[in-house]
Amino acid sequence: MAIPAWFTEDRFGMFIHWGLYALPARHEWVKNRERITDEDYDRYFRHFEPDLFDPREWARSAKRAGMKYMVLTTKHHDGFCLWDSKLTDYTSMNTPIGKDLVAEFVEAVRAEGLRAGFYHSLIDWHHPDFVVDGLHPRRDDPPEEIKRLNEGRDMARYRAYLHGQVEELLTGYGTIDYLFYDFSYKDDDHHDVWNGKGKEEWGSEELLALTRGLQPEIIVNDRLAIPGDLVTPEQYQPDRPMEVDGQPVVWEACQTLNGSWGYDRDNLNVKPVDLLVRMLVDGVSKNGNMLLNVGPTGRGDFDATALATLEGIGAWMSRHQRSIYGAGPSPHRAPVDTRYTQRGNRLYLHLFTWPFGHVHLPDLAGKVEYAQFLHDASEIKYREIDPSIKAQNTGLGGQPPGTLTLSLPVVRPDV
Ligand code: FHN
Repeated sequence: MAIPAWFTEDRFGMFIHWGLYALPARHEWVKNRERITDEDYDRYFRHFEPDLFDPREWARSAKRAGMKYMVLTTKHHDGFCLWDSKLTDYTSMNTPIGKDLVAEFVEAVRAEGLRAGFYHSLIDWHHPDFVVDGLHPRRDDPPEEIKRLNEGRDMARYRAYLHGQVEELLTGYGTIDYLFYDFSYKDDDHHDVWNGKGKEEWGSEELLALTRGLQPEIIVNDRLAIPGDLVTPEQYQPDRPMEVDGQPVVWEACQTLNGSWGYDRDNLNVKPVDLLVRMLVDGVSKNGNMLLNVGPTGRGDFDATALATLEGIGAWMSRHQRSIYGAGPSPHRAPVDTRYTQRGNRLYLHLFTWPFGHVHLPDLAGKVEYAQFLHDASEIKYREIDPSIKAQNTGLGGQPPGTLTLSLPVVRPDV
């Protein structure tokens, strides 16, 4: 299936990981990493009351940052459901907030003119039929205990639950643009080494058919252990345009602000705006999207660090979005420490390091009729050069034919 054009036009989306794990505020795998028992973890279920939840404000923040689509965790690995599922009581309806959070999210995202996507975990550590495996919070229990736990567990029943909940999500909330399943990374019969389950256990072929049958235009990712519509590198930037079997593929790198998908109150590894912008540019230069994650707090808002980061990205995007939206790789070879993104007959040169005075673009020699050096030191971290390959021939101070050397301020302005 050809991926709908909006995806490579929009280029930049917001991932949102939110759920009970926002209360301990130490990572979405906190139940697993800290071996929290079900009864201890249940405290978060009993006290989940995000009084500052305002999905319209989430969507406004995303829009101001230049993001065009949003993907919310409907259920993460802990099994907690953010919508009014009729297949379980383990939902936001039965917590103090008592709301269908997915419904409010979708309504708000659409109201801000953005596209709505869902993340949905195949893994479910809460469901009584989900077989304890190598990733389960109880994985370190003695083998006899794991055997006892798995007695009577029936993955066929879990599979029916999984498919039934996907049907709820794809029939109850209007048009959904993107479904990010999570996770089995490998398309094989040998079961993903991490969670010991593969396409058979998930019923992936049937689940994909169900997904497309209910939402014919939906984009589906590649984590059902069978091919999807795109490839989703996890927290890394590919070093070249991605291919599968020698054929170029659409891809989207999902990235965190600070190393944690769920809210991490310590925010130990916050990425600077400059780096995140360069990751976005780098991706587009290789025909990729970026899905940048925010983990709302246990009260439902974005913390100050996330807001400041989004504002910084938005400041850059407000001036350079035309080098991102609808742009992609250029056939021209970019000089070292730079990236080209190209949109139609406009080429954008992104300087990742500040050259000492000049940048030489031999690959463009004789091809550029007009180059415009856009800068506003007060607002952006680095520069965008916007040499239009086909435009009114105004030149750059009488460049001799056959070369293009951009003369830049010798020292990068204070950033
Ligand atoms: O285990 C999850 C993780 O918590 C997070 O949801 C990421 C997002 O791509 N996916 C899995 C790890 O790859």
